[in-house]
Amino acid sequence: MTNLELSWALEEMGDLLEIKGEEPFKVRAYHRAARILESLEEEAAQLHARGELEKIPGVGKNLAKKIAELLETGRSTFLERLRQEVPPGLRDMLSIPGLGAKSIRTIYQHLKITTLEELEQAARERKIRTLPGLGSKTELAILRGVDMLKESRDKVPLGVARPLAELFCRQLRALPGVDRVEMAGSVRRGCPMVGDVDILVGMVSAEANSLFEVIERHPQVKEVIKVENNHLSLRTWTGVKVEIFVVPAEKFVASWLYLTGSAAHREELGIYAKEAGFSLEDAGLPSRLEEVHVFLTSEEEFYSRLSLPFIAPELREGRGEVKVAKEGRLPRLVTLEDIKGDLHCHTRYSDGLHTIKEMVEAARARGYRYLAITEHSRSLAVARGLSLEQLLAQKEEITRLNEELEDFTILAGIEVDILPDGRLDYEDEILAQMDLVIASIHSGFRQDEEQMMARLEAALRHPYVDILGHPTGRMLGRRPAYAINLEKVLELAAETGTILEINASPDRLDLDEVAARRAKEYGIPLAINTDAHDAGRLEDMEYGLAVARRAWLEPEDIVNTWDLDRLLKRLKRNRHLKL
Ligand code: DGT
Ligand code: CA
Ligand code: ZN
Repeated sequence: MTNLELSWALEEMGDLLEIKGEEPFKVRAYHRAARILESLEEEAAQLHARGELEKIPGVGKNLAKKIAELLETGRSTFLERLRQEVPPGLRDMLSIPGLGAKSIRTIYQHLKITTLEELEQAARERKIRTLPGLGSKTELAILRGVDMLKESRDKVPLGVARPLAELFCRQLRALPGVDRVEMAGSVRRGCPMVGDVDILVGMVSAEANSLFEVIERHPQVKEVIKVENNHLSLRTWTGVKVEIFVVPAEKFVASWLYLTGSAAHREELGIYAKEAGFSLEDAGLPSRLEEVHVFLTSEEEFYSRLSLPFIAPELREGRGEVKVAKEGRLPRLVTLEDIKGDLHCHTRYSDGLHTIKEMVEAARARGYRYLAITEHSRSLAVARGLSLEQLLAQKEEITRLNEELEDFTILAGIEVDILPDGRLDYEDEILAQMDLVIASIHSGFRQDEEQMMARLEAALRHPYVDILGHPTGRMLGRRPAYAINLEKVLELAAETGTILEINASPDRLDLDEVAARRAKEYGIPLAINTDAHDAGRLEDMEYGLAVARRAWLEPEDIVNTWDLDRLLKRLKRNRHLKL
């Protein structure tokens, strides 16, 4: 049994113990040992042969005994007993992304729920958000997760596929004989919805078979669809298809180029190569994965063989990128390093999980210089929208916190509802006092286009509306955009100087890449905002960046790459500063 498999077993023990209500320090010991085993240099089997299991950091007598049994028999009586003691429905819940053992314990304790059906019903009845430590985001994660477990759909959101791809990549890298592991296909290109997860493994030694045998036992794996030679195709419990391809290390780059695609990019390259008298195959891009004959050291090398600059994966969609590259006009795509702050997030004041301070700590840890706190407004009762008193109290707290902070600024913002009749949810005098106003639609989704556009126009023309939040209202795979005329929204944003949001929450990604690219043509500045409801979700910035990069956007196009001074001067409320 490999270290990786041992770590999965310990991880599961930790989760099951936590669900059973075991002491937190004991639970932590299992999780910690699992982490350590996953990246341990030496195989535990060898350590065991020398009687040195307890030399592994975090492994004491008790854990050593359990590991020894796993190594000797391939089984664990302890784990099997735990599996019998915890109702199977609770174990299934562990497969729901965003729902950990601790939350499952809380739900089980308070609501006595033991099946996925009961869990779904409780989430629909908004009972989850009333439990200690859980919020409306967990409720959403449950509704989404239960759906995923029920059906395996054609496409899954990048927000589900990428973390899964990262997990598999990290664990594959720890296996013996593995030289390099990278994701490829639509996940690498940052597509908002993907058909499957493609992972490429370069190996220096050993057979693909031994690697596949381990991965097939991964706890996330529900079924193996196909194994042949160097290709393993499987499906996870969350319904995601994963394709793992194994090649010799020296063929890695050419294979990676092939597997990243897209087919449309390849076609564009083919036309260009033909005109220039090159052959793609000779330059290093094979026509089939099995036909790699050119050994490349980097993708840059391939493009330079075609006399082209490097084309980033997000641009490889056959949207004219080859011609633009040839003319030397490729955009300098925005990156995470360019991002200086996040302009949309929630705290415990409304429906977020953390305090302002905790959100600020997380933003600083990411190297940001500013963070706007933008709670929901009073009409949005389901999301605990702020009363006037609460809003002003929060503003005071922010002023106080800012006095203590060096090199960082908290903006006192608001995500104000655009009411069904087009009015905003607070008076102008209040909005005028805020550092930043995002206006969003959260109700009356079914209005016809005429009503909806009147509503949006009123908001865009409002003197204090700086940013239009999640402009089309679409929820990926769940709800289409409101009935709007996007072109007209763009015209109005350009005319009124309103910033448009690229909402980075992976179930929104709104604006999408097509609209964002169009916005750039209009000269409309964009903000990539996570809309985080807890500190961890500030990480969703990467999904917003994928949209922006696929829209060919540069740092200049994104207001939250700007210095705070420049950003503030650009806001509507501060226009006079510029004059
Ligand atoms: P999807 O549908 O979201 O999984 O999209 P992709 O782009 O990941 O497509 P996939 O998974 O079918 O294949 C991964 C890459 O492998 C694809 O982007 C390009 C390459 N590829 C696969 N099949 C073919 C093919 O028949 N011809 C060519 N030229 N390339 C292919
Ligand atoms: Ca794919
Ligand atoms: Zn919102």
